[in-house]
Amino acid sequence: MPDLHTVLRSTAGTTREVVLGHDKPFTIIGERINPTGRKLFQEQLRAGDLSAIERDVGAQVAGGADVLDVNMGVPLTDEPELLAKAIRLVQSRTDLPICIDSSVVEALEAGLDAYQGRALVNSITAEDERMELILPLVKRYDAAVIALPNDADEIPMGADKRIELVGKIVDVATGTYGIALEDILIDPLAMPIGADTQVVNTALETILRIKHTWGLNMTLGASNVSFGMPGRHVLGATFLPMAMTAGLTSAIMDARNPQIVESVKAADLLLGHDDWGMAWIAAHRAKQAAEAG
Ligand code: THG
Repeated sequence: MPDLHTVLRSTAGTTREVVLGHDKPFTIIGERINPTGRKLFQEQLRAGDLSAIERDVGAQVAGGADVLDVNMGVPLTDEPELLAKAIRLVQSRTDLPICIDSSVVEALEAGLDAYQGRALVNSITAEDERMELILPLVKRYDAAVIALPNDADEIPMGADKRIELVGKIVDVATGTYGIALEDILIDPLAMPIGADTQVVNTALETILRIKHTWGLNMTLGASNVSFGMPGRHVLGATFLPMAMTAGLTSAIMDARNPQIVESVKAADLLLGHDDWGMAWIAAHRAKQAAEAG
């Protein structure tokens, strides 16, 4: 099976390209520009104060993010307008490509319109209506898309049902909307381990089967796994290399945390995605130099 390469691009300043693939280093998507559960950030955004976004960009770029997820889901705001504004602000601060994260179709469209480059749209589900509304936008703006294998009922708890829904998504996206396989990223669905200690096994089985059946690229919300548990960072730092070994090619994650980011970089080396260990050695020399200076 040839490796599918998902190309994301930012063209606001200097052109920057990120390529996802099973033969490539893992792609770190910074999760932080998201007001969910952050009361103060929500209040600031409602008041038109976007300064926290600038801090979040800086910290995630410094931490090693390759792509930035931008979600502006704040109740009682004009989400399309706010998301477009946030995307313009992020692109004025960094040349990292953006993952446009919203459940509101109008916000996704406003975000795509504001974005300069080749974006990642987050997300569709296997529901006919979501695909009908969002996939034409993905095609028109020449973007890539994240698809969640759940339907109207609820999140499927078994891998068989998830694989069936991935099949449906792939058929509709490629057959009806002419979207290339390399532009479909599947989210195999990462759930909190604190609720049920089998959920990671299910996610890992789903990842393996997606890799072997279609060779698609994948991403997931890595912080979901440790939600509500103590020792969140070590759980994240352990989960990601396991998922990478199964075939996960990117994650929406806490790019500010050195423990989690270093464990991803170590797994890149150990899985043969860091030729000669050059990135690993360079990162450790830079760290030593920073500690000395
Ligand atoms: N799949 C896809 N997209 C996603 C998710 C996913 N987007 C949103 C989310 N899940 C991933 N993004 C975040 C962003 C921030 C946080 C977690 C996930 C976060 N959470 C704190 C926590 O978990 O305790 C709560 C807020 C806080 O206290 O700061 O920060 O699964 N495709």
